[in-house]
Amino acid sequence: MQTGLAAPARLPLDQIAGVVEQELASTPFVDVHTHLFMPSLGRLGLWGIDELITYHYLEAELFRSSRIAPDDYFRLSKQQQADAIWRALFVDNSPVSEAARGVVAVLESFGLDTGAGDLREARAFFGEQDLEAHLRRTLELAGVSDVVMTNDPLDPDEAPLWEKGAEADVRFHPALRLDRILNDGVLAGRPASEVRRFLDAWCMRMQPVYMAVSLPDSFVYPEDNQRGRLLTDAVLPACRDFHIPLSLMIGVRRRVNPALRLAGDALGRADLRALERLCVEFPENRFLVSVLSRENQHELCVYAGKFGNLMPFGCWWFLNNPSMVEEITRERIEMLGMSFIPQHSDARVLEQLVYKWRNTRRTLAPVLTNSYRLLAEDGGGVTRAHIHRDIARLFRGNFEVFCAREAC
Ligand code: FIX
Ligand code: ZN
Repeated sequence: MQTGLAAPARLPLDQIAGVVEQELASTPFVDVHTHLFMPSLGRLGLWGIDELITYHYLEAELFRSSRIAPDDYFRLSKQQQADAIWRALFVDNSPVSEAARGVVAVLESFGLDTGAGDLREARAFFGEQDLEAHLRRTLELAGVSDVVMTNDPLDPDEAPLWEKGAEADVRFHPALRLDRILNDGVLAGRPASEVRRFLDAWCMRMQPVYMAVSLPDSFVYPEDNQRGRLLTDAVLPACRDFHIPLSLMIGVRRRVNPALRLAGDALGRADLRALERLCVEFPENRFLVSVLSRENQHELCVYAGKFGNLMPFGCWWFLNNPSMVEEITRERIEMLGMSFIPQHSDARVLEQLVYKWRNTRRTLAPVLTNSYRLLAEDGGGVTRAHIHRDIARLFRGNFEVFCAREAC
């Protein structure tokens, strides 16, 4: 039917890059996995310079760039730890790693001296911030409107806050974390029916957008153990009944060097046939999946092309570096079009949002531009509206649709 309206103008090749950058900059993102906490969860929420600098990624670097032993480091106060890391990684060496450069980017974003010899100015700045105003400013700088938390119903510091009725915040979305139940055996020996009642109670209390668990590279399914039984008889039925996905983060090897604490985890290549079996045997469940091994990424793309109830997300942890993000995102677009979730921040400290999402926009702009350039060269029409639509789908819509609560 002729509408009489002119078709939207196709972008000339040399304008595509600029439009991609503009649309990335102007689209507020949903951060689908973080370790941040809504303000009503109080001190669980980490922010400010000392937390930024004692990030476990930087602690791991410290032990390579100084003579301090982990045990001696962990005996220091938080400020002493931050001073040691600042000296070793930012004064005595060039902060060129992703995590170190990220701290520099955060300081720059807040107008602080990135070449300071110590942390006095930064501590004074963060010390005088009003948290709510600082939170609003940080989310704006990061271009993030929504953040999904990691909420552990068996964490002795967190659970009582929810039981007392922690005030919700529309910008922060709960995710019910299952590691203590499925991996650490905290409810070991309890029948699946009792674990199911526990999950039901916490889903009612917390209203999570998904349940989540990290799994080792050795994970198989089915497996004749507590984890296998609880997945089958408690977790997956509960996710179905509450119409929420299960997030599986596969490939982590915990505490390969226990002395480094949070920094002591590593990775391994997983057998993703476990994922295949879950998608086949539980077609009514939805699986939000990230894998930690570079070698598992291509398989994950292939599986995503076989199962509509599988949503790949993020370039997790050791993969959240430009060289890996570029490779992973290119192969996802080549195999899946725009039907995946490119990134999450995994932020543990509020201000990390600023650099992690700046890096994502910077790394993915040329990747997306390349995809549109190839399309245009092959005769496809690329308009600003197309780019706006696709970026909104990648960084908001795919997650919102996949996690929509209505019955499957
Ligand atoms: O299991 C997880 O949620 C991991 O992301 C964390 O355990 C890890 O320490 C992290 O923060 C990686 O970025
Ligand atoms: Zn995480």
